[in-house]
Amino acid sequence: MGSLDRRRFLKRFGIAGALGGAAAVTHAVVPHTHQNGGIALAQDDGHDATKRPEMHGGHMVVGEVDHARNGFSPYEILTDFDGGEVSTDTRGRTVREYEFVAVNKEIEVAPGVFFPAWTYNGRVPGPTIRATEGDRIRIQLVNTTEHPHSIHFHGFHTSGMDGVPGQGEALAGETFTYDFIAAPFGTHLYHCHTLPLVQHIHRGLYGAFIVDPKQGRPEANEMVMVMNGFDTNFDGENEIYAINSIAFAYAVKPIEIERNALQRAHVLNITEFDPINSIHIHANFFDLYRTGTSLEPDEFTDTISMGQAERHMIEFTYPEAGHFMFHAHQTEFVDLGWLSAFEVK
Ligand SMILES: [Cu+2]
Repeated sequence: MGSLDRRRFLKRFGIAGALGGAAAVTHAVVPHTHQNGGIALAQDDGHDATKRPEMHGGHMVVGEVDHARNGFSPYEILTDFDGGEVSTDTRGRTVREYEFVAVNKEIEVAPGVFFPAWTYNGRVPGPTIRATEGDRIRIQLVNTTEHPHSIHFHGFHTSGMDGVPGQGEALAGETFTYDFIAAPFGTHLYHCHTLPLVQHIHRGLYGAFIVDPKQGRPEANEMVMVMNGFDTNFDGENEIYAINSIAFAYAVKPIEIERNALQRAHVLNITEFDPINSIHIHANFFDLYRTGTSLEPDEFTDTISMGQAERHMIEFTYPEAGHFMFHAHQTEFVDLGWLSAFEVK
């Protein structure tokens, strides 16, 4: 984490330079027609602009990510739980069917900063699969790319469905169908497990796999937050950090939630290159359900650190209206995009 080179890079250019520099290098690696929109944090008054976005007309960065061009929006990804195409098999079991198309796509992860992603269905993270424990899941992976890919699910399945080379992999131009029973209940993860793993994960082939307990959970406003990073200049370190891919998205436009309403967030860490990521919410504490596999909370805290593939369910309620930040508690990640906020109404 944080080689001398990157530290020098940050020190020399400051954050604006770091983001702009990353964009410039990305342009060199992946030539395209977009002009760098002149990314810069608003910090003209000498204050630390990264700490109070609302002081600067809501701008964390100059310019805006073109979500329409990306073909996905972080505001939609936050809540678009996908139950698949539902039917019932001869045993009376609920069957949820999905089609995942592996497709290469350049995505904009901060204004003017582009990344040559490998995606499931053109989005990063991929679709949030949602099922109830005991449902049968069938996912056809269609690989349109020149590399082999797979979907490796965290959860129970047979060895042939493991989604690793030789056991459930779709070679270039081929398809593979995963078929298994959703269990155990919890907040899980899926990702490509083709080698080299660092490339196949970091490029964007991952997503959330939520399995609800049969007895259900209390009514809540639910969200999915996939903590990720992007090495835009391919030097083995991330230039951009975010939840759900777009730097500062929920700081520029905070997540609106209701006062006194139970909030439930499924938080996953898939960040490559850095050994841990973390989430901290302001002016509040949350109930922590580790891996979401329990009906009772394991801990009551305001900060949790997570290694790659660790994921937890957190629940909290804001009793008063206001603007409340939440972010990684690695300050470097905050400065490079992993800064968000709730607007409690
Ligand atoms: Cu892959």
